Amino acid sequence: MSNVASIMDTVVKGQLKVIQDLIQKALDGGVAPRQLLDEGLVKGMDVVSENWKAGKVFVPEVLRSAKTMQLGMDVLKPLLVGMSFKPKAVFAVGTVKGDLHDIGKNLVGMMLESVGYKVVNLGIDLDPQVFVEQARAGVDCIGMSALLTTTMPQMKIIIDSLEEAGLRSKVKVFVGGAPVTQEFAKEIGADFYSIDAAHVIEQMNGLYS
Ligand code: B1M
Repeated sequence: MSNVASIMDTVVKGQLKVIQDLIQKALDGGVAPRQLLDEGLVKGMDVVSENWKAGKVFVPEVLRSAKTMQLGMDVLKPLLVGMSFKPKAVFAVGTVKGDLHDIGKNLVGMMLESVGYKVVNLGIDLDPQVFVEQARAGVDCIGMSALLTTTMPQMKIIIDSLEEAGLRSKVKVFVGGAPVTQEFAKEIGADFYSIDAAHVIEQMNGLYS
């Protein structure tokens, strides 16, 4: 197997401990950082995403692969700086006020990052103004996560706050989390409801690829 193919395979298998050595060896052997990124790491995450959609792997495996990808990125990032490594879009994601659940939100962030988007991970238990500030700062998309029925109404408050600040039309708003539905998303005026992280990627690629 070539260096690049084995890097892809390592991401698919989520082999955290070997990814950085493999990348370093490939770099030492003269493979370009961009090729390692596009044909190794990103392709690996594409496979993981497809396997996940097909029900062949589950959340723990996806998280492991995403972490493997991030470790690989840690080696490549300094080498990619200045190489016109322009993200496809900027996505700010966070969990709404009163809600501490962050596993799904982090997964969404990691998956998006792994396919070329810049992700601003805002954290948990966020005041609506944190999202408004991101819109003001010029991000392309705002992603909100809620896992509790009691915190879902925060999403509407955030959308209203964006309206009040005159920023609603400047950003695409994504909502998700186990209790959130397409119907709810429509009701509160979100642009996109995503059932899972793979779905967010599909929707983002529809917008920005
Ligand atoms: Co909590 N909790 N929890 N919990 N917890 C749930 C959500 C619950 C369904 C469990 C249950 O009763 N069966 C229930 C909510 C009931 C409800 O309101 N409908 C519940 C409760 C009640 C609570 C507490 C109130 C419990 C208590 O203290 N009495 C409390 C609340 C704390 C708070 O937030 N204020 C609480 C606390 C916790 C822990 C801290 C212990 C822990 C969270 C740890 C952490 O996140 N760091 C926890 C956990 C782990 C869960 C369960 C077991 C698992 C959630 C999870 O991580 N799933 C959960 C039960 C369950 O869901 N089976 C439960 C895995 C994750 C990958 O999936 O987050 O759904 P998920 O994300 C998916 C999609 O939803 C989507 O993509 C992700 C990946 O595919 N998605 C998005 C998520 N965000 C998205 C955003 C997007 C797009 C897609 O766009 C931006």
